Amino acid sequence: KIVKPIAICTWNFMNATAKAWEVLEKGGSSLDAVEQGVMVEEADLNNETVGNGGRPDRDGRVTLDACIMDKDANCGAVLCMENIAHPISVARKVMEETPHVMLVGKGAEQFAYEQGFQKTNLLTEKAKKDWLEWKKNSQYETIINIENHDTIGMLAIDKNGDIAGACTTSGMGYKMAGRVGDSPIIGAGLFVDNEVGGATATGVGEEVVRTVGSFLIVELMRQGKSPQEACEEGVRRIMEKNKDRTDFQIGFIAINKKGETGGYCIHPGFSYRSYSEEGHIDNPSDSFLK
Ligand code: SD4
Repeated sequence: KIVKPIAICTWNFMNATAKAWEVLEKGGSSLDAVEQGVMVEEADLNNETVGNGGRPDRDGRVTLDACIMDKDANCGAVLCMENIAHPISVARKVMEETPHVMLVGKGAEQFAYEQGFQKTNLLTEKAKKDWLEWKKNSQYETIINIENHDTIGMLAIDKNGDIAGACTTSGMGYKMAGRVGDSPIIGAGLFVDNEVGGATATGVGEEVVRTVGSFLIVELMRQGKSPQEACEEGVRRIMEKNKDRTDFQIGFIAINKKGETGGYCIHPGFSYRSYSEEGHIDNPSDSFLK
């Protein structure tokens, strides 16, 4: 059986998919590929919605959310964790080194130190300046497509045909203290079933949680829908619950066991990156609203 490895991620994160591809091409596991792939964005200080350099909450604290899931449905997550630059790696440690799935806040941070992670100040001067500027008006509003939505969700298939996924974010900029979105919630921001495929989300997390978006998409693929059709149905479900509201963005991406991919969003402007033998491709995603 010839298996074709592939990695895909939300938005146009070239460097992250290139890193994942490097792992897959060498015969590495999909789990290593997604972890190392999203770590590129966690480390990128210019990405203001993931990891180090992420926007703080409205009190000026950078709190990170991440989760990871492997081919055997093992999963791990950290929620609202401060001071650690690579939450995805802590999520993986939760999966591999503890009997639990989620660790939150101080508990997650403490566990990270025990595992050898270093304390890091995640609030950059630029993010601090922007936050102080924002505080003058303290307007919390969802901004469509622009930087407020750059969560990275990544899915990969390795040479063995096994699927894994990862999702990591600093959440909505200037969120309430303690707020957690969809990104670290297994089934909402990310879901993988190695028999069927995987899905992951970006955008206003509250809406993804309400419909258990990524789980829904994987289950729709199990019932025979293509990744594209399943993502479209995922967005439609959200729009059915929001008949009077269009001021927010959601983007879903999905992959099935054959390596077929799909993506769909509410507003134009979303795309996803894929990297396979066919090359490094930016796939503009069709949208529910035109
Ligand atoms: C959240 N889904 O915390 C994330 C936000 C996001 O790019 O996608 N930001 O709700």
